[in-house]
Amino acid sequence: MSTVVFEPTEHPHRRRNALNGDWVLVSPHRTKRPWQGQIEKSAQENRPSYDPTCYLCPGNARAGGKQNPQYTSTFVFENDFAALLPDGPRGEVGVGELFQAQAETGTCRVICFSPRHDLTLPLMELSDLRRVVDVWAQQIEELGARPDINYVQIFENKGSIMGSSNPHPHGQIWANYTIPLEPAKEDVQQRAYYDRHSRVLLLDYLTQELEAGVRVVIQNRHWVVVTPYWAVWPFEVLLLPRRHVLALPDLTGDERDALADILKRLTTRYDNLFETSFPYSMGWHGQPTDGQRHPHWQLHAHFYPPLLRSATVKKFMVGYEMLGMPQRDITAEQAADRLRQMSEVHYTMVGDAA
Ligand code: H2U
Ligand code: ZN
Repeated sequence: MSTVVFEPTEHPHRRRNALNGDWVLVSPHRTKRPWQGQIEKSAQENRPSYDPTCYLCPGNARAGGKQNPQYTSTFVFENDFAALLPDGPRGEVGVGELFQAQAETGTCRVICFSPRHDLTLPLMELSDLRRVVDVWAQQIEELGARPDINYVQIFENKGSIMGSSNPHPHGQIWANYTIPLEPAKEDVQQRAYYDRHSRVLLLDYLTQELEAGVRVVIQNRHWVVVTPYWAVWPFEVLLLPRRHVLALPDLTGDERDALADILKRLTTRYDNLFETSFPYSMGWHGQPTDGQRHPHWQLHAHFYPPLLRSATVKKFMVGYEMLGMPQRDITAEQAADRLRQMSEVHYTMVGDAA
Protein backbone atom coordinates (compact mmCIF):
# COMPACT_ATOMS: atom_id res chain seq x y z
CA MET A 1 0.00 0.00 0.00
CA SER A 2 1.19 3.52 -0.83
CA THR A 3 2.23 5.89 1.92
CA VAL A 4 1.08 8.91 -0.13
CA VAL A 5 -1.45 11.01 1.76
CA PHE A 6 -4.94 10.84 0.29
CA GLU A 7 -5.84 13.97 -1.64
CA PRO A 8 -9.53 14.12 -2.69
CA THR A 9 -8.77 16.32 -5.73
CA GLU A 10 -6.05 13.93 -6.93
CA HIS A 11 -6.75 10.36 -5.97
CA PRO A 12 -9.50 8.09 -7.26
CA HIS A 13 -11.92 7.16 -4.52
CA ARG A 14 -15.42 5.87 -3.85
CA ARG A 15 -18.06 7.96 -2.14
CA ARG A 16 -21.12 6.53 -0.42
CA ASN A 17 -24.57 7.89 -1.03
CA ALA A 18 -25.81 8.22 2.55
CA LEU A 19 -29.37 8.69 1.30
CA ASN A 20 -29.73 5.49 -0.73
CA GLY A 21 -26.71 3.38 0.21
CA ASP A 22 -25.19 3.30 -3.31
CA TRP A 23 -21.58 4.17 -4.10
CA VAL A 24 -19.97 6.26 -6.85
CA LEU A 25 -16.42 6.09 -8.18
CA VAL A 26 -14.77 9.54 -8.37
CA SER A 27 -11.75 9.99 -10.65
CA PRO A 28 -10.74 13.64 -10.07
CA HIS A 29 -7.33 13.35 -11.75
CA ARG A 30 -9.03 12.85 -15.13
CA THR A 31 -10.45 16.39 -15.20
CA LYS A 32 -6.87 17.49 -15.79
CA ARG A 33 -7.07 15.88 -19.26
CA PRO A 34 -7.22 18.59 -21.91
CA TRP A 35 -10.63 18.77 -23.55
CA GLN A 36 -10.24 19.01 -27.32
CA GLY A 37 -13.88 18.88 -28.27
CA GLN A 38 -15.85 21.82 -29.47
CA ILE A 39 -18.01 23.84 -27.10
CA GLU A 40 -21.05 24.16 -29.29
CA LYS A 41 -24.18 26.04 -28.43
CA SER A 42 -27.52 24.63 -29.39
CA ALA A 43 -29.44 26.56 -31.99
CA GLN A 44 -31.58 29.14 -30.25
CA GLU A 45 -35.09 27.76 -30.28
CA ASN A 46 -37.81 30.24 -31.03
CA ARG A 47 -41.02 28.66 -29.95
CA PRO A 48 -44.40 30.32 -30.37
CA SER A 49 -46.42 30.99 -27.19
CA TYR A 50 -49.19 28.87 -28.71
CA ASP A 51 -48.60 25.89 -31.00
CA PRO A 52 -51.73 24.57 -32.75
CA THR A 53 -50.10 21.13 -33.10
CA CYS A 54 -49.10 20.83 -29.40
CA TYR A 55 -51.19 18.34 -27.43
CA LEU A 56 -50.59 20.30 -24.21
CA CYS A 57 -51.54 23.81 -25.37
CA PRO A 58 -54.93 25.18 -24.21
CA GLY A 59 -57.92 24.23 -26.35
CA ASN A 60 -56.02 21.63 -28.38
CA ALA A 61 -56.98 18.02 -28.96
CA ARG A 62 -54.92 15.31 -27.33
CA ALA A 63 -54.14 11.88 -28.68
CA GLY A 64 -57.05 9.68 -27.76
CA GLY A 65 -59.68 12.30 -28.56
CA LYS A 66 -59.91 14.42 -25.37
CA GLN A 67 -59.67 18.19 -25.67
CA ASN A 68 -57.77 20.51 -23.30
CA PRO A 69 -59.78 23.33 -21.72
CA GLN A 70 -58.77 26.96 -22.30
CA TYR A 71 -56.70 26.80 -19.11
CA THR A 72 -54.97 29.98 -17.94
CA SER A 73 -52.51 28.81 -15.26
CA THR A 74 -51.80 25.12 -14.55
CA PHE A 75 -53.71 22.13 -15.88
CA VAL A 76 -53.67 18.53 -14.63
CA PHE A 77 -55.14 15.62 -16.59
CA GLU A 78 -55.10 11.82 -16.51
CA ASN A 79 -52.32 10.53 -18.77
CA ASP A 80 -53.92 9.15 -21.96
CA PHE A 81 -51.18 6.50 -22.13
CA ALA A 82 -50.85 5.71 -18.45
CA ALA A 83 -48.13 3.27 -17.39
CA LEU A 84 -50.24 2.25 -14.39
CA LEU A 85 -53.94 1.41 -14.35
CA PRO A 86 -56.21 1.96 -11.34
CA ASP A 87 -58.27 -1.20 -11.59
CA GLY A 88 -56.75 -4.61 -11.65
CA PRO A 89 -55.32 -7.39 -9.54
CA ARG A 90 -52.60 -6.83 -6.95
CA GLY A 91 -50.21 -9.01 -5.05
CA GLU A 92 -47.96 -11.96 -5.85
CA VAL A 93 -48.42 -13.30 -9.35
CA GLY A 94 -45.03 -14.92 -9.93
CA VAL A 95 -44.18 -18.56 -10.27
CA GLY A 96 -41.56 -19.55 -7.74
CA GLU A 97 -38.42 -18.06 -6.27
CA LEU A 98 -36.75 -17.31 -9.59
CA PHE A 99 -39.78 -15.82 -11.33
CA GLN A 100 -41.21 -13.44 -8.74
CA ALA A 101 -43.75 -10.84 -9.83
CA GLN A 102 -46.35 -8.61 -8.21
CA ALA A 103 -49.37 -7.13 -9.93
CA GLU A 104 -49.42 -3.32 -9.57
CA THR A 105 -52.11 -0.66 -9.77
CA GLY A 106 -51.92 3.11 -9.91
CA THR A 107 -52.66 6.35 -11.71
CA CYS A 108 -50.65 8.59 -14.02
CA ARG A 109 -51.28 12.27 -14.59
CA VAL A 110 -49.70 15.06 -16.60
CA ILE A 111 -49.25 18.58 -15.15
CA CYS A 112 -48.99 21.52 -17.53
CA PHE A 113 -47.00 24.17 -15.69
CA SER A 114 -48.21 27.03 -17.88
CA PRO A 115 -50.53 27.65 -20.84
CA ARG A 116 -47.54 29.25 -22.58
CA HIS A 117 -45.88 26.82 -24.99
CA ASP A 118 -42.66 28.87 -25.10
CA LEU A 119 -41.89 28.99 -21.36
CA THR A 120 -39.77 26.82 -19.08
CA LEU A 121 -39.46 27.02 -15.27
CA PRO A 122 -36.63 29.63 -15.28
CA LEU A 123 -38.63 31.89 -17.59
CA MET A 124 -41.86 31.76 -15.57
CA GLU A 125 -42.98 34.47 -13.15
CA LEU A 126 -42.53 33.71 -9.44
CA SER A 127 -46.28 33.83 -8.86
CA ASP A 128 -46.78 31.20 -11.58
CA LEU A 129 -44.04 29.00 -10.15
CA ARG A 130 -45.74 29.27 -6.77
CA ARG A 131 -48.88 27.98 -8.47
CA VAL A 132 -46.91 24.94 -9.72
CA VAL A 133 -45.70 24.28 -6.16
CA ASP A 134 -49.29 24.43 -4.91
CA VAL A 135 -50.42 22.00 -7.60
CA TRP A 136 -47.64 19.55 -6.70
CA ALA A 137 -48.68 19.71 -3.03
CA GLN A 138 -52.38 19.44 -3.82
CA GLN A 139 -51.84 16.39 -6.06
CA ILE A 140 -49.86 14.60 -3.34
CA GLU A 141 -52.61 15.39 -0.88
CA GLU A 142 -55.41 14.23 -3.17
CA LEU A 143 -53.79 11.10 -4.57
CA GLY A 144 -52.03 10.23 -1.31
CA ALA A 145 -55.35 10.17 0.53
CA ARG A 146 -56.51 7.24 -1.61
CA PRO A 147 -56.16 3.87 0.12
CA ASP A 148 -54.86 2.31 -3.10
CA ILE A 149 -52.01 4.83 -3.37
CA ASN A 150 -49.03 4.54 -1.06
CA TYR A 151 -46.53 6.61 -3.00
CA VAL A 152 -46.95 9.64 -5.25
CA GLN A 153 -43.97 10.30 -7.51
CA ILE A 154 -43.87 13.79 -9.01
CA PHE A 155 -41.28 14.41 -11.69
CA GLU A 156 -40.31 16.50 -14.67
CA ASN A 157 -38.52 15.12 -17.67
CA LYS A 158 -37.10 18.07 -19.54
CA GLY A 159 -35.53 18.11 -22.99
CA SER A 160 -35.66 15.70 -25.90
CA ILE A 161 -32.28 14.29 -24.79
CA MET A 162 -34.14 13.00 -21.70
CA GLY A 163 -36.93 11.55 -23.78
CA SER A 164 -39.41 14.31 -23.12
CA SER A 165 -41.96 14.18 -25.90
CA ASN A 166 -42.92 17.84 -25.94
CA PRO A 167 -41.20 21.17 -25.09
CA HIS A 168 -44.44 22.58 -23.60
CA PRO A 169 -43.59 23.05 -19.88
CA HIS A 170 -44.99 20.02 -18.11
CA GLY A 171 -44.32 17.36 -15.52
CA GLN A 172 -45.81 14.03 -14.60
CA ILE A 173 -47.22 12.15 -11.64
CA TRP A 174 -47.13 8.41 -11.25
CA ALA A 175 -48.93 7.25 -8.12
CA ASN A 176 -49.17 3.63 -7.10
CA TYR A 177 -49.75 0.95 -4.54
CA THR A 178 -46.17 -0.13 -3.89
CA ILE A 179 -43.31 2.21 -3.04
CA PRO A 180 -40.94 2.55 -6.01
CA LEU A 181 -37.33 1.41 -5.74
CA GLU A 182 -35.53 4.77 -5.23
CA PRO A 183 -37.73 6.13 -2.42
CA ALA A 184 -37.75 2.63 -0.91
CA LYS A 185 -33.92 2.67 -0.75
CA GLU A 186 -34.01 6.15 0.80
CA ASP A 187 -36.59 4.94 3.29
CA VAL A 188 -34.26 2.16 4.46
CA GLN A 189 -31.25 4.50 4.91
CA GLN A 190 -33.22 7.30 6.58
CA ARG A 191 -34.94 4.87 8.95
CA ALA A 192 -31.66 3.18 9.92
CA TYR A 193 -30.04 6.56 10.64
CA TYR A 194 -33.04 7.68 12.67
CA ASP A 195 -32.99 4.44 14.67
CA ARG A 196 -29.26 4.86 15.39
CA HIS A 197 -29.21 8.57 16.25
CA SER A 198 -32.83 9.68 16.84
CA ARG A 199 -32.00 12.35 14.28
CA VAL A 200 -33.05 13.03 10.70
CA LEU A 201 -30.34 11.99 8.21
CA LEU A 202 -30.84 14.81 5.73
CA LEU A 203 -31.04 17.49 8.43
CA ASP A 204 -27.68 16.37 9.84
CA TYR A 205 -26.32 16.18 6.30
CA LEU A 206 -27.54 19.72 5.56
CA THR A 207 -25.97 21.11 8.75
CA GLN A 208 -22.63 19.60 7.77
CA GLU A 209 -22.91 20.79 4.15
CA LEU A 210 -23.62 24.34 5.35
CA GLU A 211 -20.59 24.15 7.64
CA ALA A 212 -18.34 22.86 4.85
CA GLY A 213 -19.75 25.24 2.25
CA VAL A 214 -17.88 23.74 -0.72
CA ARG A 215 -20.89 21.97 -2.20
CA VAL A 216 -23.49 24.65 -1.43
CA VAL A 217 -24.74 26.21 -4.67
CA ILE A 218 -27.45 28.64 -3.56
CA GLN A 219 -29.75 29.18 -0.60
CA ASN A 220 -32.60 31.33 0.63
CA ARG A 221 -34.51 31.65 3.90
CA HIS A 222 -36.09 28.19 3.66
CA TRP A 223 -34.15 26.19 1.05
CA VAL A 224 -30.62 25.10 0.19
CA VAL A 225 -29.26 23.63 -3.06
CA VAL A 226 -26.16 21.43 -2.84
CA THR A 227 -24.28 19.21 -5.25
CA PRO A 228 -24.47 16.13 -3.06
CA TYR A 229 -21.19 14.61 -1.87
CA TRP A 230 -22.18 11.40 -3.67
CA ALA A 231 -23.44 13.01 -6.91
CA VAL A 232 -23.30 10.80 -10.00
CA TRP A 233 -24.52 13.14 -12.75
CA PRO A 234 -22.13 16.02 -13.61
CA PHE A 235 -24.32 18.85 -12.33
CA GLU A 236 -26.65 16.84 -10.14
CA VAL A 237 -28.14 18.76 -7.22
CA LEU A 238 -30.20 18.10 -4.13
CA LEU A 239 -32.77 20.71 -3.06
CA LEU A 240 -33.52 20.64 0.66
CA PRO A 241 -35.74 22.55 3.07
CA ARG A 242 -33.94 23.83 6.16
CA ARG A 243 -36.78 22.69 8.43
CA HIS A 244 -37.87 19.12 9.06
CA VAL A 245 -40.63 18.59 6.45
CA LEU A 246 -42.08 15.16 5.67
CA ALA A 247 -43.88 15.99 2.43
CA LEU A 248 -44.79 18.82 0.06
CA PRO A 249 -48.29 19.43 1.50
CA ASP A 250 -46.66 20.33 4.86
CA LEU A 251 -44.94 23.41 3.40
CA THR A 252 -46.14 26.79 4.67
CA GLY A 253 -47.10 29.59 2.31
CA ASP A 254 -43.82 31.36 2.90
CA GLU A 255 -41.87 28.13 2.29
CA ARG A 256 -43.73 27.69 -0.99
CA ASP A 257 -42.89 31.24 -2.09
CA ALA A 258 -39.26 30.62 -1.20
CA LEU A 259 -39.38 27.36 -3.15
CA ALA A 260 -40.60 29.23 -6.24
CA ASP A 261 -37.66 31.60 -5.78
CA ILE A 262 -35.02 28.90 -5.47
CA LEU A 263 -36.45 26.89 -8.39
CA LYS A 264 -36.21 29.91 -10.65
CA ARG A 265 -32.69 30.72 -9.54
CA LEU A 266 -31.43 27.15 -9.86
CA THR A 267 -32.93 26.52 -13.30
CA THR A 268 -31.66 29.91 -14.54
CA ARG A 269 -28.12 28.95 -13.47
CA TYR A 270 -28.59 25.60 -15.18
CA ASP A 271 -29.62 27.25 -18.47
CA ASN A 272 -26.72 29.71 -18.24
CA LEU A 273 -24.16 26.93 -17.80
CA PHE A 274 -24.11 26.04 -21.51
CA GLU A 275 -26.49 28.75 -22.77
CA THR A 276 -29.09 26.19 -23.62
CA SER A 277 -32.43 25.04 -22.26
CA PHE A 278 -30.76 22.68 -19.78
CA PRO A 279 -32.20 19.16 -19.87
CA TYR A 280 -32.74 17.10 -16.73
CA SER A 281 -34.97 14.73 -14.89
CA MET A 282 -36.08 16.15 -11.58
CA GLY A 283 -38.47 14.85 -8.98
CA TRP A 284 -39.68 15.05 -5.42
CA HIS A 285 -39.15 12.50 -2.69
CA GLY A 286 -41.16 12.68 0.49
CA GLN A 287 -42.70 10.27 2.96
CA PRO A 288 -44.91 7.47 1.62
CA THR A 289 -48.65 8.17 1.58
CA ASP A 290 -49.65 4.99 3.40
CA GLY A 291 -51.48 6.90 6.13
CA GLN A 292 -48.61 6.56 8.63
CA ARG A 293 -46.28 9.29 9.80
CA HIS A 294 -42.64 8.64 8.89
CA PRO A 295 -40.56 10.98 11.08
CA HIS A 296 -37.26 9.68 9.64
CA TRP A 297 -38.19 11.17 6.27
CA GLN A 298 -37.08 14.54 4.97
CA LEU A 299 -38.62 16.09 1.87
CA HIS A 300 -36.18 16.81 -0.98
CA ALA A 301 -35.92 17.17 -4.75
CA HIS A 302 -33.29 15.61 -7.00
CA PHE A 303 -32.15 17.16 -10.26
CA TYR A 304 -30.33 14.76 -12.57
CA PRO A 305 -29.00 16.60 -15.64
CA PRO A 306 -27.02 14.66 -18.26
CA LEU A 307 -24.97 17.48 -19.83
CA LEU A 308 -21.25 17.42 -19.11
CA ARG A 309 -19.24 19.88 -21.17
CA SER A 310 -21.54 21.69 -23.56
CA ALA A 311 -25.09 21.84 -24.88
CA THR A 312 -24.43 18.60 -26.75
CA VAL A 313 -21.77 16.66 -24.83
CA LYS A 314 -23.58 14.56 -22.29
CA LYS A 315 -22.50 11.98 -19.80
CA PHE A 316 -23.28 8.44 -20.86
CA MET A 317 -24.14 5.85 -18.27
CA VAL A 318 -22.54 3.05 -20.27
CA GLY A 319 -19.64 0.65 -20.12
CA TYR A 320 -18.22 0.62 -16.61
CA GLU A 321 -21.34 2.24 -15.14
CA MET A 322 -23.54 -0.49 -16.60
CA LEU A 323 -21.24 -3.31 -15.64
CA GLY A 324 -19.35 -1.94 -12.66
CA MET A 325 -20.70 1.13 -10.93
CA PRO A 326 -21.39 4.84 -11.61
CA GLN A 327 -18.29 6.97 -12.11
CA ARG A 328 -17.59 10.69 -12.44
CA ASP A 329 -14.56 12.83 -13.31
CA ILE A 330 -15.59 16.37 -12.36
CA THR A 331 -16.03 16.32 -8.58
CA ALA A 332 -19.16 17.49 -6.78
CA GLU A 333 -17.07 20.37 -5.39
CA GLN A 334 -15.98 21.48 -8.88
CA ALA A 335 -19.56 21.25 -10.14
CA ALA A 336 -20.79 23.40 -7.22
CA ASP A 337 -18.10 25.92 -8.01
CA ARG A 338 -19.18 26.15 -11.65
CA LEU A 339 -22.84 26.57 -10.69
CA ARG A 340 -21.97 29.23 -8.09
CA GLN A 341 -20.23 31.25 -10.82
CA MET A 342 -23.37 31.38 -12.98
CA SER A 343 -25.48 34.49 -13.22
CA GLU A 344 -29.12 34.53 -12.10
CA VAL A 345 -30.09 36.58 -15.13
CA HIS A 346 -31.24 34.16 -17.82
CA TYR A 347 -28.90 34.26 -20.82
CA THR A 348 -31.79 34.98 -23.18
CA MET A 349 -32.60 38.11 -21.15
CA VAL A 350 -29.09 39.53 -21.11
CA GLY A 351 -29.11 42.89 -22.80
CA ASP A 352 -32.82 43.42 -22.11
CA ALA A 353 -33.69 46.50 -20.10
CA ALA A 354 -33.66 45.43 -16.46
P1 H2U B 1 -43.10 13.32 -21.40
O1 H2U B 1 -42.90 14.51 -22.28
O2 H2U B 1 -42.25 13.36 -20.17
O3 H2U B 1 -42.98 12.06 -22.20
O4 H2U B 1 -44.60 13.39 -20.87
C1 H2U B 1 -45.70 13.53 -21.70
C2 H2U B 1 -46.77 12.58 -21.25
O5 H2U B 1 -47.99 12.98 -21.87
C3 H2U B 1 -46.52 11.12 -21.67
O6 H2U B 1 -46.50 10.32 -20.51
C4 H2U B 1 -48.74 11.86 -22.20
C5 H2U B 1 -47.72 10.79 -22.55
O7 H2U B 1 -48.23 9.52 -22.24
N1 H2U B 1 -49.65 12.21 -23.28
C6 H2U B 1 -51.01 12.22 -23.06
O8 H2U B 1 -51.45 11.86 -21.98
N2 H2U B 1 -51.85 12.64 -24.04
C7 H2U B 1 -51.44 13.02 -25.27
O9 H2U B 1 -52.26 13.44 -26.09
C8 H2U B 1 -50.02 12.91 -25.64
C9 H2U B 1 -49.07 12.59 -24.53
ZN1 ZN C 1 -47.95 23.76 -26.18
